Amino acid sequence: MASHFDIDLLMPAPMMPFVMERLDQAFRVHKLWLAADGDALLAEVSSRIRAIAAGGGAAVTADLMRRLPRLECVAGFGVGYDSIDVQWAGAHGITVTNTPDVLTEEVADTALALTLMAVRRLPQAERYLRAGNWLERPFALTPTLRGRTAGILGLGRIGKAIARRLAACGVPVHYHGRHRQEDVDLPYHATPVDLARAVDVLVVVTPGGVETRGMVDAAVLKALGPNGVLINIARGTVVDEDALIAALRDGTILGAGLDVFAHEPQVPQALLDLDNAVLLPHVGSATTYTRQAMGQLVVDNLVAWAQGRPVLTPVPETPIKVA
Ligand code: 8YV
Repeated sequence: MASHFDIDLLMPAPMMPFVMERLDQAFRVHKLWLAADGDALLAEVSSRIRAIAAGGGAAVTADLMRRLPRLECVAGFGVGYDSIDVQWAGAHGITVTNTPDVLTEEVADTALALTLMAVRRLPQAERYLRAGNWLERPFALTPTLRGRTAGILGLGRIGKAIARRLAACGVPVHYHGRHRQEDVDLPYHATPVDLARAVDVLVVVTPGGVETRGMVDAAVLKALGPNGVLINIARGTVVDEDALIAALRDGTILGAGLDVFAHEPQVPQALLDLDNAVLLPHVGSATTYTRQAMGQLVVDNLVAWAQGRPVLTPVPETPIKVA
């Protein structure tokens, strides 16, 4: 492990124990959530903070960064960085890093599992067995993945890994993204509605944030149709949750598999009450193996920056700064 840097680092929310341990060895870490008065702690250390380690979905807002005049580097835990104001950071010369690649296959595994769970009603089948109902009669026949076509909304690294898995299951894959990708040999649709109309499994893999807020709305769900299944492993904000609840209730779509929600960890009672929704507590990347790789990447980014080397995984919106 790198020796101690003469650098003050702000940690707004708890991170994995080994990440905290390594950062504690390398930096002077100020743990905001432990302070009885967070504002007082910030006031005391704000002029010295040069880096932030942002875990647990901690919001790194323009307001927070404005208070830290020496801030140079924000290292986020997670591939998604919608909780970090990267536009503001970029405009002020602050480097932001995320944790791509190391979680791609894990999240794609979860997406495939959730797709099978939702289509084949596997959680419902398990609940049926545990309730002793099998003794009475077999579980009812379910819909199938056979004969389906899937649409990937947001064909980035994770979207492509999901597409490979679906292809292996014999499911044709279409996609929509901001641009057609010339090197991708899959049918492209210019809008989310067009994609939804062409498929009967729609997998949401877009980044969160303002650009994708409410992208899957009532019109997209209507286009997906009564045999359609919506899978969301991206961000809850991409889907209009009220429209989804209505569509699941009235049969506009067949079912949904959701790993993410608009106001986590709150899940609307209306969704909990629906039998045609499979719900997971944001576990897409949540294995020990993958979370360790993500945590190590946070540490490696911060140490690289502190040693004056380029960070490993900067987000495209911000410059590569060295200490
Ligand atoms: C984590 C995620 O749950 O990488 C992401 O964007 O959503 C997940 O891997 C999250 O980062 C934990 O805070």
